[in-house]
Amino acid sequence: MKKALITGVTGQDGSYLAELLLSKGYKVYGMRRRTSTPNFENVEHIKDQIEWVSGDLTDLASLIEAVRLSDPDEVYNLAAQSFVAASWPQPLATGQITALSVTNMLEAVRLVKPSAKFYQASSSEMFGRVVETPQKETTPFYPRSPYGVAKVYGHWITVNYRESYDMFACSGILFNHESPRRGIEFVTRKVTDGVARIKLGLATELRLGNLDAKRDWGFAGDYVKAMWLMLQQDQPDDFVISTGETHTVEELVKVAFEYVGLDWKNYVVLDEKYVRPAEVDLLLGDCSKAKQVLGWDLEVDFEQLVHMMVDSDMKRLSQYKEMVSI
Ligand code: NAP
Ligand code: F7E
Repeated sequence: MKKALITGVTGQDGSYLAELLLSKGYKVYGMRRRTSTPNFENVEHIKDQIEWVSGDLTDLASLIEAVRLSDPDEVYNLAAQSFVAASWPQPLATGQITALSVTNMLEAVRLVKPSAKFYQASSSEMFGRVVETPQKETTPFYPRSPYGVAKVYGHWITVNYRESYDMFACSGILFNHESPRRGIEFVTRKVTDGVARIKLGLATELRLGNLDAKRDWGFAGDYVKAMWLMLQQDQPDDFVISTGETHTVEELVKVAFEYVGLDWKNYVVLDEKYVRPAEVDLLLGDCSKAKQVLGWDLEVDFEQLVHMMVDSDMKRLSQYKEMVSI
């Protein structure tokens, strides 16, 4: 039985990856940090199948202990301060968690189980103010937020450990991926939750920032398969994972509102509060290397993704509405 250690298992990607690995017969160790109110929402349905280890990315001793306890064949480093907008008001915490802590995790693996295969969650935010389109593995980075800068550090330190210590360390440069488990403040989920609230009479408007930004949005369930495939190769390498399609935030809004029979123009209010100090205007990934080398492909397209998320929020909020009206 293969053993995997996942950091960030309570997050969106961690929950889908844990499901995937459990379905493949892995023993899954999930690392979680102590919080005053435990949050198992994304993993409630598989909570009892996960071996829980406690650890915080900023605490090397706890990571060494997590690797020692789990003795993993594969380590997936998904934990991070992942919300770009929060990285301006919290640049130092973002740097500690999203940048430097990647070295903590790599050190823990190097010291305790150097033969373990290592996956680092890199991001298309590293391309930032893009210098070429579409973006691929060789496109130079130009990050536009403290988060993007932190991810560039995490990316290069992973490459450096591969080259310095001959570790099997891979970096997946993943473009935006979403799901019904996406955090509520990210734009896709904010929109699908907002649409459901308006449709059900629980809200009258949806306040958003820049509607012109373009993103390459895929489904998280498809993207975790690529993470796993990267660690099944003979050689470690870095891969772009994307859909190869880009859409504006306005298109996302339109698709979501139209799905429930509403015209978005009657409900969306532009609010400066959500406009960022520096924006990433356009992301569009070229994942031909992943398709060719990993044999990876998508199953869910943009419209299906938005509809899936609206359906899920409609169901959740209808149940809530029923409950409060009893
Ligand atoms: P997410 O839902 O925000 O999950 C982040 C996870 O990290 C949570 O489980 C969180 O735990 C944990 N975490 C945060 N700080 C920690 C710390 N100090 N110690 C231990 N755990 C900590 O993120 P996601 O969307 O699943 O993304 C997974 C990874 O991929 C992240 O590294 C993200 O930056 C990267 N990424 C995401 C995308 C995307 O579009 N989703 C694209 C490219 C890269 P709590 O539950 O305790 O908060
Ligand atoms: O913003 C615009 C916003 O917060 C997308 C993370 O997973 O993907 C994610 O980062 C776009 C931006 O994601 C609102 O300005 C407009 O242009 O959903 P987001 P993100 O910043 O692209 C990358 C790949 C990661 O690695 C990150 O971890 O939408 N936008 N109005 C808005 N965004 C938000 N959140 N809220 C708004 O009201």
